[in-house]
Amino acid sequence: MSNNPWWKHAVVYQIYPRSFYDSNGDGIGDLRGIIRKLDYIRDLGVDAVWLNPIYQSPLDDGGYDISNYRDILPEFGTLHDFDELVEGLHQRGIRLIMDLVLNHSSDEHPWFVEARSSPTNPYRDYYFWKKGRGSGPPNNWPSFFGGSAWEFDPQSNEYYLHLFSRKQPDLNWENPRLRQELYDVLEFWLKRGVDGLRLDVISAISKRTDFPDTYTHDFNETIRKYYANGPRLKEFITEMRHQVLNRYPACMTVGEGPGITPENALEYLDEQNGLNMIFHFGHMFMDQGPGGRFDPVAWSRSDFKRVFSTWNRALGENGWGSVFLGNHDFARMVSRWGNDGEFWRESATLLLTLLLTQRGTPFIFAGDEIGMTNTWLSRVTDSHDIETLNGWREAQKKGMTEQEFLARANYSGRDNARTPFQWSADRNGGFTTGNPWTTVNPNAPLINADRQKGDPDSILSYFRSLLQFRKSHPCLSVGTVEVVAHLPEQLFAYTRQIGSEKLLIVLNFSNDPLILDDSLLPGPRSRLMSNYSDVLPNRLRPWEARIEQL
Ligand code: TEU
Ligand code: CA
Repeated sequence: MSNNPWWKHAVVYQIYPRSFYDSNGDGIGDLRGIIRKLDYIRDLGVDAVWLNPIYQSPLDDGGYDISNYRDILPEFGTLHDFDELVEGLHQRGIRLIMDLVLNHSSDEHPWFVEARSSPTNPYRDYYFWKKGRGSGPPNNWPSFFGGSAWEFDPQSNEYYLHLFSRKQPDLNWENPRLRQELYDVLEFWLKRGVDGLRLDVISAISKRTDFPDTYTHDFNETIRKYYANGPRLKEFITEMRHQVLNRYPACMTVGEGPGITPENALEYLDEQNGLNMIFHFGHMFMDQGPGGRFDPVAWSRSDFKRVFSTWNRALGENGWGSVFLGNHDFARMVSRWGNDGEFWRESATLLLTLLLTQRGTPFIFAGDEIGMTNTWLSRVTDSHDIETLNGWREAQKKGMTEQEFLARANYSGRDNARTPFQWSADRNGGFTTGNPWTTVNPNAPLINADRQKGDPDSILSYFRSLLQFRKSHPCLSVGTVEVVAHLPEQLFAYTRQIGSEKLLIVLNFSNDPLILDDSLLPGPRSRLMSNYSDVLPNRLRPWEARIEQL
């Protein structure tokens, strides 16, 4: 494979299909809706699109519970629509990355229906079944979605493992027949023209088959120590490469999964035997306490800055990471890291500058290019997310009131990221002519693509010009990165260099203006781009981002 593969220079646009655009008025986003918006996607200047799962599924976890790996969920469309979408993307020079969930299937997948039917069924050990301990589950592992990671099956008097929902039984990668079935699934999509694969929860496919109790109540610690980075992980990834991926050398693979750390990241990556890149979550969990998502803790800008330098050091020259500030699993980036009130535009454009000037492949979540913000649930029952609904069930057991839980869910819950894309000021934000499957953010008349398309000062216009700028400055993708040390906490500055091209990025990560002590930054330098229309000497305004030539 060339040492300059397409994905090192690419910017990826993540689409949550259910919320992108509804073409047939049933209130649900679909593939034909994405086809209708291909020119919008092209005009962004992105190089690839990543689709969240579109396979047949009972939708217990937004499609991450697959019941048929080789067909499209009917409400999203058909395989014919899929082929037309691939064609439409490729015609525009845009690649397609699919999301494959290989750590678990749906409990409605025929494999599990068979497996559950009897302990002697040939599909039984496609999954993990174990006798209970005393009157309880085999061990004390908690599920990501509350409760035990084991579900009792009265028919066989055994438990089955599910790190996520009980409708997402974990697949048993110890079974070579199962592994081959999954490799065949990969080949099915690669043969259909898919250019890349996002491998969901790949960090957890190798289990500690002795299933020891976790010693800690810190959930992220339990993930790192017991769920992720199991003994045969590298072996399985290598086998996947040799069995199928190496026959499609242009296919990009990005591994996703909790428990990938700076210490173990390079283990996942290898030209021949590993993945091309990994998502790292360092910054995405730093405001989560021991209880996980609904146990928020304060985060600091120094922690945030440190995450980026830690990961750059960890990945170094050989490794390659993806960079993201938001996706379908986290709150909207401008609400979480920026200021979606007084400095909405400035902080959204600063975050986009950060995202698009880091080393690695940036993944931009659809909606962040127009500054879409968090939504607001006034009742937990308005949530469509199993993680939030189950989280509320667990919170009640601890005596939490609905208002207390809602404050946490509205801060960090996944519903924030899944509101329909805001296309225009029309009804339902122009997303659907029907009744949307989930509530459109009430600020859609103010925040929408139509309103921003023609406005040169909009977030959308800034994003588009930033993408063009990035394409004409290779140091921003494959160049080295050097963080400027000893700066005030609110100031984040780093250089990017390749050969004689050297840029300085300066970000005032704050609501407060800053008197800029020029001697702290490398120079001399000249302004190339900024999210403010002018530059004040020795002063940075709130959320001011600058890119300068050194
Ligand atoms: O998420 C796996 C993961 O990294 C979790 O920590 C994730 O943040 C999730 O919200 C639980 O907190 C992947 C998918 O991105 C997620 O949407 C799925 O729910 C999950 O796997 C199970 O397939
Ligand atoms: Ca539809």
